[in-house]
Amino acid sequence: MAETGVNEGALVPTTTSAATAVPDELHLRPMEGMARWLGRVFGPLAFRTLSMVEQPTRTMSGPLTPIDGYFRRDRHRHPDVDAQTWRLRITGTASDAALTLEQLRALPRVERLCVMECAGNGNHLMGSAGLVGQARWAGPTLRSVLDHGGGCGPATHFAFRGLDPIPLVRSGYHYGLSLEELDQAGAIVAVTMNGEPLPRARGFPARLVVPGIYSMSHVKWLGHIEGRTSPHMGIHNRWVFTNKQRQGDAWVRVQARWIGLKSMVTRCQRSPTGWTLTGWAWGGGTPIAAIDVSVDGGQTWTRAELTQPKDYFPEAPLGSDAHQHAWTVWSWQWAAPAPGDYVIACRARDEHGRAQDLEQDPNVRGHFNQTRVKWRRVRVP
Ligand SMILES: Nc1nc2c(c(=O)[nH]1)N[C@H]1C(S)=C(S)[C@@H](COP(=O)(O)O)O[C@H]1N2
Ligand SMILES: [Mo]
Repeated sequence: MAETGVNEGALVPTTTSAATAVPDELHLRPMEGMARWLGRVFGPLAFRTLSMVEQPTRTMSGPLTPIDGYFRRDRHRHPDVDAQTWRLRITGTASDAALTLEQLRALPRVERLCVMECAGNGNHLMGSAGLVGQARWAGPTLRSVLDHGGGCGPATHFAFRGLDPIPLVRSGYHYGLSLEELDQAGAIVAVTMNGEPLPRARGFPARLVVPGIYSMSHVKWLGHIEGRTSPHMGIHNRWVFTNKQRQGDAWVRVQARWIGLKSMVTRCQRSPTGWTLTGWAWGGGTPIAAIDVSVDGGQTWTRAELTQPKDYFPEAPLGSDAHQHAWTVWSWQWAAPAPGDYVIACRARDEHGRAQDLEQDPNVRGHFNQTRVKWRRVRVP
């Protein structure tokens, strides 16, 4: 896969200063999917018609994604919720309840720094990979909200319903998870994002945050928590966010769920000695132990430097239960490569010795949970 060659597209040095001719940052071109054909201008426009807005590159290097620049994936119409009349209804639990925003805000809050990733992020259709962000969310635990209705009672599963009207369907967006999954994830009902009240586009006044599980479950404009004694099998669970998986001779439908071990190169910025590659690694539920980087299409790999979530905020470290599903930031120095085209990628390894897949699992078909190593092409001037 490695390629070098004449750099026809390079900027011609100007007479005033050769240094200004070298860009400060190189574009990481996807090598598959729509993004490859549509390019940097039409790709984002096409995504927008589907109500997908990816994170801009300038926000993609550190531990936190700012509110302005956080990716978005939903329907075009965002409900305008009146904080005074809004209620969070709880049904199907020990007893029905309806919390006001004031009551919800008065409950003890916990914090979660976690990756939020669309299950279709970086898939083979889109090719691009900006439907992912990481923020500090705070709010009461789902358990403490449920306790307001006297505890779970008979409920073993929950459907979470948003207040955004979906055209043709009368109900809002909805997604279901089991109590076991919600407990394992440490789900919260978030009322703040990066220390601010939830912005409207993020689900004001409250959204479910389920660390470690793909973000179709992070229901915005939360209006109703419905306890059930069997799994909620609405259209998003049953159909929309599913893959086919081979089991013996049969292909069975499986729901997108826990984010698998993955990583990505997010930026390639100029440094005094060449270029600095940065990126993130996350998923798999186990801390990231190492990142290997290749700039020659996979012929050679070398280790990157890591910054772990526990070290992000040295003045006020997060509790370990607050960053279990956060991404690890990595960086790698690329010493003065010769001009040309390069095929680059990173590969994550976790503390259990597992490595991110290089190839697509032949026993899985579909657009979700695409975790394999994704190559990017970069042109060095
Ligand atoms: N109410 C509601 N919640 C929703 C959605 C939606 O359309 N409506 N989209 C889901 C999907 S598919 C994703 S990827 C995330 C995106 O969250 P964001 O727009 O805050 O980035 O929200 C989830 N929660
Ligand atoms: Mo999504």
